[in-house]
Amino acid sequence: MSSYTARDITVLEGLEPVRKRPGMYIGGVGTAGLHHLVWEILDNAVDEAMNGFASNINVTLHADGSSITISDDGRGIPVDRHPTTKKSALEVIFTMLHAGGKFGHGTYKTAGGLHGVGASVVNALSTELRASVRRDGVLWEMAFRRGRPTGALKKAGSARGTGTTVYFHPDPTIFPKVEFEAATIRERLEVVSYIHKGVRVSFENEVERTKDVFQHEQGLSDYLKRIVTERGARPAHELVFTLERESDPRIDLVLQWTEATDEHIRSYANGIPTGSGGTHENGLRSGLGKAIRNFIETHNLSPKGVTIAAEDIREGLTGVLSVFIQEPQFQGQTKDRLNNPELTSAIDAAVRPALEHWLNHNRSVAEAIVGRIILAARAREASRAAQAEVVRKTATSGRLNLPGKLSDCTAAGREDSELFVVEGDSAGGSAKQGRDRVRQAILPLRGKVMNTEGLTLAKVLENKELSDLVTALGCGMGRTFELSKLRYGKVVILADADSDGHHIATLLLTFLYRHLPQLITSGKVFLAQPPLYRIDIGKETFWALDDAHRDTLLKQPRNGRGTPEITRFKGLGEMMPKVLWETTLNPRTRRLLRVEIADRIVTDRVINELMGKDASARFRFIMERAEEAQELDV
Ligand code: 0R9
Repeated sequence: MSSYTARDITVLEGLEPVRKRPGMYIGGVGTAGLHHLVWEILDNAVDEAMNGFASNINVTLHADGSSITISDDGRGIPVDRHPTTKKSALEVIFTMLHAGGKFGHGTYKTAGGLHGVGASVVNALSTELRASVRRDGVLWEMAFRRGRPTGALKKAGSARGTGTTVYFHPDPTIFPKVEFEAATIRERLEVVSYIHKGVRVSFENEVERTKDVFQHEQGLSDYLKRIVTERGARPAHELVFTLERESDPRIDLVLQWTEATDEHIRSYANGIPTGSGGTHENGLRSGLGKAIRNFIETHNLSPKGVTIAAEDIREGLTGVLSVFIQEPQFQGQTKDRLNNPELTSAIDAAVRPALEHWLNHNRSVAEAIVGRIILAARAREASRAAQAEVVRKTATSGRLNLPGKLSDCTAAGREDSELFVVEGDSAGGSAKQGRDRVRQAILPLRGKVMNTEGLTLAKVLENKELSDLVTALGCGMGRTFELSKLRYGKVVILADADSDGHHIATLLLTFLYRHLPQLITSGKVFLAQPPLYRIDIGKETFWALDDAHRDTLLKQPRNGRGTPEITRFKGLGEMMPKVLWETTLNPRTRRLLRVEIADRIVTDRVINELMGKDASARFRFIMERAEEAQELDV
């Protein structure tokens, strides 16, 4: 019996491009791409809530860690047959590209994502997808495999209430690693509950057997409270500025100045995080700047002898901006920058009068804010001279005054050159002797690098080790940063394979993430993987990265080759230059780990908790994960 029907052909034709080029639809097949599948189905549930038909969304990460169920209590996807395709709406949205929002069920607000093609893209990239719908007292079910129906839409029983449930398991032949990150999903769900106030979002994690329920009646104001507390920033005033504009574009905004030294704005377009900002953030900054300047001028509050710069106005500013627009245009390598030009003036025009009105009606708050701004301007002018001096030394133009301890390579400036940042002089010595002098430069750092979390740029640059590193990189930092001036194609952190080494790598990554984030987001930063053990079995030598790797190697059959001899390296400095070359430096034999950021907000929080000043946050973080740390290397 042939199982190849006409229906299968159209389906195959419909979704084949997605399986051939998944990257075109979900950005890639790495961790971010995998999670994109969740966001697509989640968006459909959120759309139904946004349109006022659903109030509960439940997400379950199943015990296998690689499959997900999402459900909503909305109207249920329509199951009646579509007049032209003769298929149910449900089948159409799961099997055809460009179906969904344009399906003809009236005007339907979409939260974003792939304009209704999301369901079919997820289906195409899943080994199994099951959709069930509760509608008109009936439970309907339909199942698919790699985008193709495995049977017809059928009645599976009776049902109370209405809603849609989608279960899917991503295809391991498409995604090299099908393993969801609970923290990333959890964070996204909580953000959904802030952006869509009142919606109840639950997350059941069957891997760790935990359940969270998120519901925030105050929406973004609750979110802001959480951000300010988490960052350990003291508010400069109590009352929060809020703006809620219903009409197109829908704008939700909350702002509060704090005593922190940096600006922290989180922005979203149609519920999608825009970590790299864009036109909506530009509109906010310009409207905000004008409102504050106007208020200062109108009330004659200008300080004598200091000029207020835009950055002074925004120092310590913490806020969340969420916009909803018809056709969001996302830009950049990670598609996290919004590029709708019309938004800048629309947001500027909405923010400016609203903020000015608020300042005028809350005079004591306004004065606290202006006082904070004037203080920032004075502090900036006082430290400008000192900072200029350090920045000048880290010269970003002309002849570089390279640090004395840098052993540069002759190919510096070329894409195939590499800078190894090495812990300690002795390790630096081995690396210097073992390296490829043409393409590999070595910068040894003495002892522990300073913890830069929460420090200002000027403070960071006072540190010799870090300012040497910035000089060697050549790309400047802060406002003088220019990626095109980076002197190496790769920046590789080379630290011992033990806990001290991990600590140093963490400190360096904290510095890079906070002060040179573009190096990480452009994929230039790597971690070298030096071995911790050498295992000699007969005439053969093996290298093990850690204890687990050592045990795997020792379990292999020996075929009478004698007893293994195991050497544990005390540090890189102990390793012969030739061995270091063979195991860690030689591009043909080594393994480098590229440093990637799956979720900026989760990363931000983890760094803040682990590296920040608040010891109790660090304690909580460690205690919550105590079970994961089975063996401590002390
Ligand atoms: C668990 C994830 N939820 C969904 O995927 C989901 C899609 C969806 C939906 C509608 C209602 N709930 C949903 N949940 C819907 C219903 C109706 C009209 N438009 C949308 C209606 O009852 O008239 N749909 C999203 C797209 C489609 N339905 C459609 F194209 F099939 F109509």
